[in-house]
Amino acid sequence: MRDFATLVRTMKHYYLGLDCSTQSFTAIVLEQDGEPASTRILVEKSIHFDTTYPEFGTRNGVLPAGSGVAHTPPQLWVRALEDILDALKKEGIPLQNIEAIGVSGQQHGSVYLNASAEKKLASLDFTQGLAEQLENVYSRKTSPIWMDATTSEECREIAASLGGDDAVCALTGSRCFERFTGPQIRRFFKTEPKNYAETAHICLVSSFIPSLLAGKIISIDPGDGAGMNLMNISTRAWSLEALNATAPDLATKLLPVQESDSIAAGISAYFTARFGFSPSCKILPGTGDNPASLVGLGLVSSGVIGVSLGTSDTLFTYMSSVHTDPGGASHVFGSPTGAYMAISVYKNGSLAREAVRTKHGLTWESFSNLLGRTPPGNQGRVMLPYFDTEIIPRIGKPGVQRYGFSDQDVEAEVRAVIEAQMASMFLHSAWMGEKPSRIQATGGASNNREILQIMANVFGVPVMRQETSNSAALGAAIRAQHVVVKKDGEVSFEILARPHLRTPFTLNPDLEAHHSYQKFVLAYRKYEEDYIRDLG
Ligand code: ADP
Ligand code: XUL
Repeated sequence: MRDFATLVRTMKHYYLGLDCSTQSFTAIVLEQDGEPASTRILVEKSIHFDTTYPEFGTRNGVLPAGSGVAHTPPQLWVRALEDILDALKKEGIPLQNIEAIGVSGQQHGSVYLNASAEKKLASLDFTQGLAEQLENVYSRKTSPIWMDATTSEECREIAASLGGDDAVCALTGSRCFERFTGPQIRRFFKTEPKNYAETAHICLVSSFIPSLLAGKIISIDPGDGAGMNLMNISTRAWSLEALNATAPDLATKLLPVQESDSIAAGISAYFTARFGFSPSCKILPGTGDNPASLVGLGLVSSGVIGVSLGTSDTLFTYMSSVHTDPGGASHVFGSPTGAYMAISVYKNGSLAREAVRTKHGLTWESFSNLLGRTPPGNQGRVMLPYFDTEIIPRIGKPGVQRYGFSDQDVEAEVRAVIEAQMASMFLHSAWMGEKPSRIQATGGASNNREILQIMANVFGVPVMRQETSNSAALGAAIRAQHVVVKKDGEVSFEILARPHLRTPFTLNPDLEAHHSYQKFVLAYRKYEEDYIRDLG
């Protein structure tokens, strides 16, 4: 007769990963058949915000506004959560067997809840929709998100009070950045003091969704907490000094930071009654989409770089201990595995590529075909792709620069935007350490092989794409799996990520192209430096 442990190992187990990103909400359900390494993606589903919820009026997931303002109504995310669970239920996914739920969220975005929220979350009526019951729990109707660039003054004030840029970086892992939640909270306190005073809890997107699922406020983890300029990066706990430099009584509006690889709560009665989850289903603290992608891509030791080509472009790598960017442009975040990650973030990612595509009336296919018509280095034609303000390098005003071509030259423009993005990532990630052995690409634009080939040629290393381009949702699901299976003995994140690293393709660098890109990136750096100097 088989013993109980063997029996458990041969059963099927299910885990849910959710990613609330800038433009869409994605769910991935993992099915484990026997041993933890025998896992597959059972279902993968996304809801696109603009097209599904036109009544919210978002464009690319953000409310239209001028002058660097980027907000999203949190009720949009609530609607997407209930609709995606409904869709899974209707499809016959065994929600009653989901053992744990992990969440990933676009980083830095914050949700402001009033004193009624906690009671409301705990007493939801399962016969009614979620969003309709939460109309009145907010002390701020819209959430500033990572694309908001309105807090330069608050960044300066916080940095001055903490002893300058380098001191903030050493304390929190990053200098003060406009999109980071601390400066955003300070601006809210300064511009809407009454609403700030009425705020009982501040959540990140990644802690808001688990709070809905748990029916109570859930803590922030060190992966996303590091994106606030409020957490001591070494101790992975709130820094009182940083809280005090940001806004009064801030400590009372935040729960203590909770490590990601843990259980935060059980699922609330609302979700068991309405969607059929088991009362034993566990909710983990959420994490940021980039830390979640780190896990989804299996980057749990050094030597490999992840590049996410989503709404933002990000480049990241695992770090065993804190080592901050001497130039101050990049960040150190907590990794959900308990270690750290280094990351460079670009605002002009997919939306810049889309701006070129749309302007010239191209499909992604014709965009890719055009890339094949120009040589590496674009015959010296260079673009600085500041369609929006930029994070790396810090550019406060949009303004695309073209050198050696006009904005009507479609062939030059298509190659120039991609080469600019890749050259900038290459140059600004040099501080992270030696050349990686490979790059793992993810995000919407990683479906585009021609773009990835330029990445391989610029970096001079192979670029791999795994089966899903939703590595953040996958990472969230793997985190849920890890929290459950580690009870039966240590199982590494690496083992859990491995089944999903099967790749539809690997693109090797063309050595001749790589050679010409070595000169190109130096030329690009000069254009960038000159432009920044001229801006003053
Ligand atoms: P996020 O998670 O930030 O919401 P995604 O990772 O889902 O974003 O990526 C969405 C983006 O992917 C879209 O804005 C689109 O520009 C881009 N995209 C999708 N398919 C392609 C393609 N074949 N080539 C280039 N870009 C693409
Ligand atoms: C990370 C960042 C973006 C968002 C949205 O610092 O601002 O990557 O997480 O994806």
